[in-house]
Amino acid sequence: MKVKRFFAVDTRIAMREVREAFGSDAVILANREVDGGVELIAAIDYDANVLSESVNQAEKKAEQNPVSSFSEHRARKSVAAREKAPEPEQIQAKQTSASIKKPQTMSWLQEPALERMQEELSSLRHVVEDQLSGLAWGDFERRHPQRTELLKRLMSLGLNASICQLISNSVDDSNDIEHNWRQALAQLASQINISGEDVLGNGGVIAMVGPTGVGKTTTIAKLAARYVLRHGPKSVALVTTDNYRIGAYEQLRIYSRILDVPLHLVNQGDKLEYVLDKLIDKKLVLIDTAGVSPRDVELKQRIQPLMSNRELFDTYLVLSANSQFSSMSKSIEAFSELKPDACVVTKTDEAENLGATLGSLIHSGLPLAYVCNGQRVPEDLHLARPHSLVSDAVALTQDNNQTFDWEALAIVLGGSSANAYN
Ligand SMILES: Nc1nc2c(ncn2[C@@H]2O[C@H](COP(=O)(O)OP(=O)(O)O)[C@@H](O)[C@H]2O)c(=O)[nH]1
Ligand SMILES: [Mg+2]
Repeated sequence: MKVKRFFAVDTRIAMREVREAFGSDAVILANREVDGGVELIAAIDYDANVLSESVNQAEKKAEQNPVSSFSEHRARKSVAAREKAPEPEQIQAKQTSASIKKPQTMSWLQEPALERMQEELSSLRHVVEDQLSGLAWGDFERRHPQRTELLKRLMSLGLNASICQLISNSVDDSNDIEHNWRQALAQLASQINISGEDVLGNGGVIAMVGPTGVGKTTTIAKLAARYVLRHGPKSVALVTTDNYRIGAYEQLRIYSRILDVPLHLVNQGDKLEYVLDKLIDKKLVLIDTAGVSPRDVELKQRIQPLMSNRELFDTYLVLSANSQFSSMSKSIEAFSELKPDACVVTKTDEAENLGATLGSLIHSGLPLAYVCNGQRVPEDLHLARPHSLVSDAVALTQDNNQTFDWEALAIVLGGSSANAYN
């Protein structure tokens, strides 16, 4: 049997240290708050007969090397406070007329003994909670080592816990972890919808929408340039409804000049349908729009001109891969009014991981049309391929040596362990 003392700023961190040092079979023999944190005495491979002896020894050691306990510290503090405290007469003399009018009564909750008890109880609750989640985790890990390894690998992609659980439940729990991993990645790729439209081959009328700075204008330039390279400039036109930002028109104007394709500005009051009507002979019309924040209270009003001509074009929502899962979800939710036909994911080159992107695509079911992985026009634009996106996600994990969230994994395992016994 091994017994060791652990010290950390709080119980959660101390429990984690215990788990790291002794694994999930560790037993917490004692727990107390000390100056600056908590102290745990933990054991591994313990024998009930020698348990009490070891605890005594560990506690004797603690006395020889005293770290004053929380309650001792409080007691000392309250003695010091009492010594420092002025005499009752002095207090009375200092009382203001207001406080005399309304005498303060001490709530029973302020009673020092009760307060102490409350603190002890709450620290005990944390220990029990941590031990329970540790038990669930340890038990699951022991029963399903391959499933646990698979969950760890999925979590390291930056995916949220519910998707990890979904994928791992759909994969065999065989002894060959590499086989399970390949299956899981294939499952992950199969959950991503792909847009069947081939804009670069067949053309179309497409409006790029999304928040500011996600790469709408750059994606339009990339698509237009690719199309011009394949089919020449005659059948391409650019349209912009972005008259909010100074420079937005200029940015697209530069690309239109380089590519030798016309650019039409739709001013407020102009009708988008009239402009599109004039471009009926073009095979590819790309419409750039002003960025709108998903939090913009006027979002509906800002996208109204697009809404009222919605049947005249396809809408692609542009999402930046370096955003958090929550902000991607907000964008998808905010622009759902426009019923986007597909999405474009940009800035995969800037993302720390692709977990939020994969999660958002899977949760929303929004078909992916293109992926952009850099600023270069037109090189950094790629037709969406789920397997490539998943292998990019794996490569990023290896590059960044990602660590996964143990707490989130423990939560997943709470649910998984229940399923695992069925
Ligand atoms: N690293 C990287 N930068 C990009 C990508 N796409 C666009 N950008 C850059 O993001 C910035 C904003 O792009 P822009 O097209 O103006 O965004 P918009 O406001 O949505 O039109 C510019 O500096 C672009 O060069 C991409 O895939 N990767
Ligand atoms: Mg723009």
